[in-house]
Amino acid sequence: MKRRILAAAAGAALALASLAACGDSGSDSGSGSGSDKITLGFSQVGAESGWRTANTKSIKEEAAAAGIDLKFADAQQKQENQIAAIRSFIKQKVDVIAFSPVVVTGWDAVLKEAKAAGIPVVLTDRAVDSDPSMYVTFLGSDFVEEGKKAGQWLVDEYKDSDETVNIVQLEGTVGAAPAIDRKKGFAEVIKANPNLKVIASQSGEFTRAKGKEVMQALLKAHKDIDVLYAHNDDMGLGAIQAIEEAGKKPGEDIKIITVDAVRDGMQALADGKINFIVECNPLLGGQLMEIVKKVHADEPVERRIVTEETVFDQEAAKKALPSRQY
Ligand code: GYE
Repeated sequence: MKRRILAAAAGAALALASLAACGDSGSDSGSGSGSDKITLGFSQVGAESGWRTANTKSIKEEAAAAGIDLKFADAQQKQENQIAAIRSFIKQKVDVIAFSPVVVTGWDAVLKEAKAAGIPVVLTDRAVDSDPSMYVTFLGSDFVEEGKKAGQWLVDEYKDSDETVNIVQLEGTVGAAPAIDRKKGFAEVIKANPNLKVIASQSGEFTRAKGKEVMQALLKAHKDIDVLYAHNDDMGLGAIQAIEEAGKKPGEDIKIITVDAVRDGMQALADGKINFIVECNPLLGGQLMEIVKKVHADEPVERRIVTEETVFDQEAAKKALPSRQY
């Protein structure tokens, strides 16, 4: 398809002379080559969280706005479904493939197949451990940095205390980049205070239901939990239910830090049930479509595009809530 773009550019004069043959009548954006609609195959992780719902909506809306023909597949958090979807995109000869890899490992074979078929691949949201030459770019957050921000809040919160602080951690999906990196960044920073102790750490699979279930078990096993660090809002929100059902006050008896800053998380933060949220921006659709257009036009793109993000405490959440988009 790249060839088609070049041909379209080279033959611009010809195209003017024979509008009827290749006129791109549907588009009035004047965005360039006047080539056919770009076809993008996108394999999404699933629908596990509020973050994911917002991410999917952003991708669908921005594809429509950019006039890109989107083939969207939901993998229900299963790598084999993603691999099957990517293979089917290759078969359909889409112009560009993008995906948010559920886990980090195990992508070499299918990435090679895409490369052999001459279809460029763009990673969004989550990273893989394959050779970077197998994909064009990776658009998404710096998850280690997010973990560090979570840890830094805790270090500051307990800087004047010399008591032991018992922390439990709800990790994201096992083997997923945000689970690995949010744990890593957090651990690195809390080392600064030896009183900060992670006494239990388990996966809650990034879902509310699992977050609640695991927290119920943790509350039974440990009577003295001071802090919960959850790798996303949804698991934190599930855990809040478990904490309340156990007769404790979330945000007071147990301090809570989460990541994402989706609306429900921000509401719980404003209500005092969460203490601190590290933002992870799901609105990647616009940037993704820009990248897809450039890649298709054979223009250079940066190899790594990091999303800009902030953090929220309870006061900041109250201010941000009315205009929160997701
Ligand atoms: O934080 C979580 C989701 O990969 C950044 O996946 C994403 C994470 C997000 O399920 O809520």
